[in-house]
Amino acid sequence: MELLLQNIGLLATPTGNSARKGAAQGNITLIENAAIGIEAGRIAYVGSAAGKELKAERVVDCGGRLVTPGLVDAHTHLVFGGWRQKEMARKLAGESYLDILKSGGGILDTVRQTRAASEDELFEKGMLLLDAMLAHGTTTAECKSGYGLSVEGELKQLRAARRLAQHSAVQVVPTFLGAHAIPPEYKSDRKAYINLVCDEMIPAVQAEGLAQFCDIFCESAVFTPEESRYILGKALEHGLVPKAHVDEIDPIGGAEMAAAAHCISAEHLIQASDAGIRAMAEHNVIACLLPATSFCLDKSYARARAMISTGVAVAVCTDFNPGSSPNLNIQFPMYLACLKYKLTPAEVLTAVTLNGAAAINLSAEIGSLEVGKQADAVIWDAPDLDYIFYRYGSNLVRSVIKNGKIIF
Ligand code: IZC
Ligand code: ZN
Repeated sequence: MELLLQNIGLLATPTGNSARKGAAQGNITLIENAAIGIEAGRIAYVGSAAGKELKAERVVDCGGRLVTPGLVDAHTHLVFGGWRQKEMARKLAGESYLDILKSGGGILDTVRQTRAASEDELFEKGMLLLDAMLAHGTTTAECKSGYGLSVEGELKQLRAARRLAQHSAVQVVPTFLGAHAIPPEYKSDRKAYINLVCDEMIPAVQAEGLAQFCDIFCESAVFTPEESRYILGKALEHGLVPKAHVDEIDPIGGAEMAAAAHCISAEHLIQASDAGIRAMAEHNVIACLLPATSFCLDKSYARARAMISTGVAVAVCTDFNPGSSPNLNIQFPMYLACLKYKLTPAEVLTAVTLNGAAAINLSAEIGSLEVGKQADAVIWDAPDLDYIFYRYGSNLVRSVIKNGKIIF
């Protein structure tokens, strides 16, 4: 074997090649005194080390620590120009997220700053952000466009994302989000912008192979459920798998729309209705929940327990973006998922590994520590799983392995 991780005090992992829902979400494998053998970037052995004679060219002594799969952040907006720290004062003075957007700020402020940045600048900034994510345990990150809102602007962001996928140690999975807001030049003709997304952007993204997924911001004052359904239908016709930001701020039937539109995942869901949650369970839509956004907007939290008991697979992600979630450390939403959603540490571990992987169609490759899967793992400065949901506020990652290589 090329690499052996030995003296693992506790190995914790979900198992399987697809999202875990219901009781199975909390049903993980725990192995004390474990070892992981790695060959050609893949896991060749995983199990107890007791009584085993395991040999390898390189051996890493994990010092009795916790080892988990590499963390999968299945919802980020990580390619953008500038920041939005100036919104803080407006928020404190009582303006809401949608008030700021309606006044031409928020997403539209980041659109101005992203349009002004070159592809090289976006790439270089993205590399630094991905390095910071990696240091916090993220080995795979989804990455949305949505700050260009023009054909060239969206393609520039997605080309930067493609370069990030080629150069970063973090595996980057791009998503097209041209329907993130109506840009100012289309303010009085939203239909024309929707046509631009459907007739020009989606075919151009498909022609260059720049994204596997198409997302949309279905929200009051942004895109209606009907518009969302229409755009996602066009995306599906062009081979892009639908995803949707829904029911974040107002309950407008977004979860129901996501189920009807064949979304692989629906995001946010803070205000999702009972019927919407049931529809998601019936249509196997994964819930990508974003508790750090609830925290940042000082809003209520999605009903994650109801989703699990209804049979919806739950993933937890950062939503890293310059407005409503400027934190890229996935350990923070992991902690909030325990504290605010009342998920168990085992359920959250599945949420940030296998279920996150399933939300970006990668659960057969990553998301668990099992023979044959890509060797992505985190060695934690922690003796057990409970500890990482208790010592919040510090980075508890000791080392990160991606594709069988020690990269942090
Ligand atoms: O830049 O505000 N919710 N889109 C939908 C975002 C948050 C990102 C942003
Ligand atoms: Zn988002």
